[in-house]
Amino acid sequence: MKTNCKNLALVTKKFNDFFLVDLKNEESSHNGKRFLCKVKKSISYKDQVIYVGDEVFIDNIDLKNKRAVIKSLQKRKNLLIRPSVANISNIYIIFSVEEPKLNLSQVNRFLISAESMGVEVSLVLTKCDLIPEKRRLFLLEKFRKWGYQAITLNLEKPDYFQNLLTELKQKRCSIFMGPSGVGKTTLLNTIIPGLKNNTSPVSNKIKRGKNTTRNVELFSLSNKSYIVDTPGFNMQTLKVDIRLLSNLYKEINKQIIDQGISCKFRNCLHLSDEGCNLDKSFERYSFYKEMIDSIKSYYSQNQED
Ligand SMILES: Nc1nc2c(ncn2[C@@H]2O[C@H](COP(=O)(O)OP(=O)(O)OP(=O)(O)O)[C@@H](O)[C@H]2O)c(=O)[nH]1
Ligand SMILES: [Mg+2]
Ligand SMILES: [Zn+2]
Repeated sequence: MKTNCKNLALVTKKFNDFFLVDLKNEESSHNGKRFLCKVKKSISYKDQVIYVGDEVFIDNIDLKNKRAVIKSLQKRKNLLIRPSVANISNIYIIFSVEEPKLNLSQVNRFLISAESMGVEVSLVLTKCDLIPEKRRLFLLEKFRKWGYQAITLNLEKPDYFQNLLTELKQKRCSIFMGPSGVGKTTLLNTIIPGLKNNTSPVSNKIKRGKNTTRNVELFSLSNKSYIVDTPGFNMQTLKVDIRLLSNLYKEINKQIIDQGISCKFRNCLHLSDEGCNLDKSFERYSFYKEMIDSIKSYYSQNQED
């Protein structure tokens, strides 16, 4: 198919059969302009589903009504499945230290799921104004042992956001993921001037989020740097190959790659396997075992279906 390579655009939002795209055409005066598009009929939906984060070529541009047609889809670098977002470079796992309470098993599941994407993963802890400094330092130390240098934030200290903003501006496309009510959208509103996306207080009794953000949406920090806000959710069973699971734990990788420990069998699950030499005295080992059990039972149940 002949495409006009001048009209490269980025999909920022998707609803039903429509897509919002931003033109990424550097030499054009229309660069950054936003168009509502439908997909050209000849692109079959079956083999070419288009997601937020995809780069597409657009045509039939109607500047007055801000409409265009998506002609073709560029090859994507990666695709996150839940939520569906293409071409991400960084995942920021966002959790609040309180309201809702920090659930370590959930933090672990989000981190491991993110690691399975093979992109850089960072951990952000919000609402640090709700805990004493001692607790904040305790959490930083905990996650350092998990292999993560957590970024701690506090709405009462806006200057804390500056370092994160500088970091995000160096990344191509970052995604914010985490449970509902932890402050993902608040964070986005704080770092993008003029943005006033809806946020809402957590419920009074159980301090649970209200699922305020309903759509995956991509926002631009600059013309080279984007952030995707996502609806909050809780992570259930991971669909990761159990033989690959241990590679996603930094504590296990550190022992195997940096310290050169080796188990008798190459595909050792580091449970009670014969000849296992892994030092299991790290905090997340119990989560690792739990995760192996839940993946095993997920697959055995689904085989019986
Ligand atoms: N005390 C305190 N509250 C915060 C902080 N950051 C966010 N909040 C509050 O947390 C509530 C939930 O924030 P949202 O930004 O809507 O949370 P979200 O993660 O986007 O939630 P979903 O869209 O439902 O996934 C809001 O009332 C915010 O004002 C913080 O640093 N400290
Ligand atoms: Mg939100
Ligand atoms: Zn082992």
